[in-house]
Amino acid sequence: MPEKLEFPDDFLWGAATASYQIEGASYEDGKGLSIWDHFSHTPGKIHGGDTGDIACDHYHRYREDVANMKEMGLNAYRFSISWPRVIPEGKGKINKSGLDFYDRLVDTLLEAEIEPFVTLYHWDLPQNLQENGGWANRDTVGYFEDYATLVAHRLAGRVHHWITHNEPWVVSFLGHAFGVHAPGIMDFPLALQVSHHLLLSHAETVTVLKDAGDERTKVGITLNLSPIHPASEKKEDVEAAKIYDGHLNRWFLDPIFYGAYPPDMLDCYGEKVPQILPGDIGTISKKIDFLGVNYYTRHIVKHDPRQRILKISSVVPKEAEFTDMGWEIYPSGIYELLKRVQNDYSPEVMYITENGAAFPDTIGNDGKVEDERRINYLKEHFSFAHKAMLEGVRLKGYFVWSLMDNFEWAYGYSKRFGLIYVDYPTQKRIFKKSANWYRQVIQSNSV
Ligand code: IFM
Repeated sequence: MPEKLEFPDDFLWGAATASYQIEGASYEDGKGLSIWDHFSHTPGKIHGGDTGDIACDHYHRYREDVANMKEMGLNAYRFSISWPRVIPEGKGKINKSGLDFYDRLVDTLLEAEIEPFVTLYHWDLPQNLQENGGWANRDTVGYFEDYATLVAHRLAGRVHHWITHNEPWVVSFLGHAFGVHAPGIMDFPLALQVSHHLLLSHAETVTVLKDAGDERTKVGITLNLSPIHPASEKKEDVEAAKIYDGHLNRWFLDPIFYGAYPPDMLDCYGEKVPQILPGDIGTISKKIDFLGVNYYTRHIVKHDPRQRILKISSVVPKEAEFTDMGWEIYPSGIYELLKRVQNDYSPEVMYITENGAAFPDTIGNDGKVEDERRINYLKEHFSFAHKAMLEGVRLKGYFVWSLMDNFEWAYGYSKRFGLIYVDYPTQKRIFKKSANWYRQVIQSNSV
């Protein structure tokens, strides 16, 4: 690769977070409970018994956090709104203080000339709705539309980029099939039903957001996508890779872009296929302005007849480097993925809405956090994304996960993804070496 890779002038460099992972103030100013408040307080669910009660205390420290973003030179910031903070029971009564918080946050970002990218759903469903079936209940689709309408009108004219859902695969399967995320259910057919309702709510909300906005309003969805490689060239492993690709990637991409669930997956799921009402599929394929891609690693799979349903199992490569999450570092995967999505689905625009790595960062005696491995990780991923752009991929921006260390779901605070180190006992923020490096990338618009 050449020495210096220049990015287009209008390329957006950002960082991302999510409400439950950073806000804290879980019981303040009229906020209702979310499924993550409930789940994290259930013994045995989260590493070390951690909860998001305080998290990064961003609810109180957002001004300092936006000042840090400005110092880093970010062009854009992706954050999510906590549904129960603005509608405590998920439907009905509105919490004015909650809306005021997002008002202040957006205004502070705009004053700092940072473009807000707002995600409506990054997993903190109001607990009250869960008690009525949550995403498995089709009524939740309508409540989500009402919530979107409220927020969209409130922030209209100031927020131009909306993301309906973050990673519906994770919500569906980690939350409802494997039970490791809230609401902690283990029921594969129910997870499929949830996936359908999430997609439906996404599409209904596209209309809501477009209607509330103006010609600048852009709406998209964020999917967690990965290249899937077979463990060998054996026919059954190649077939296993195709099935896992269908499960993780095509189950979401196909209905959004082609207006159909993948036929091989309908066959594979058989009687577990969710209830799909007439007209649903047409709704789901409503045109979007951009696709958000979250990329962390690839998956290698092999045929495994002992496994139920998908009949596959994962293979860990021998000669590889891994992050603290145990995820293989595979930078060329971002190139492969972007090219594939562009070729097969041709979204108008794509953003990398998340990419980053957890490493066991520590503060040195000099007070510094020297996270060289994160710099290498990001440098390589930026470079491969650049290569994809040179070959015609319409990538318009890149959000590093994450702005700062935060609550990493079932792993609690044991994993650090941030560009900024958070010393949780004092809530002190420390720029890691990667944050200073990222500032230079943004300033020079090159890697
Ligand atoms: O922290 C999460 C984020 O909430 C969603 N995408 C993956 C990240 C790292 O696991």
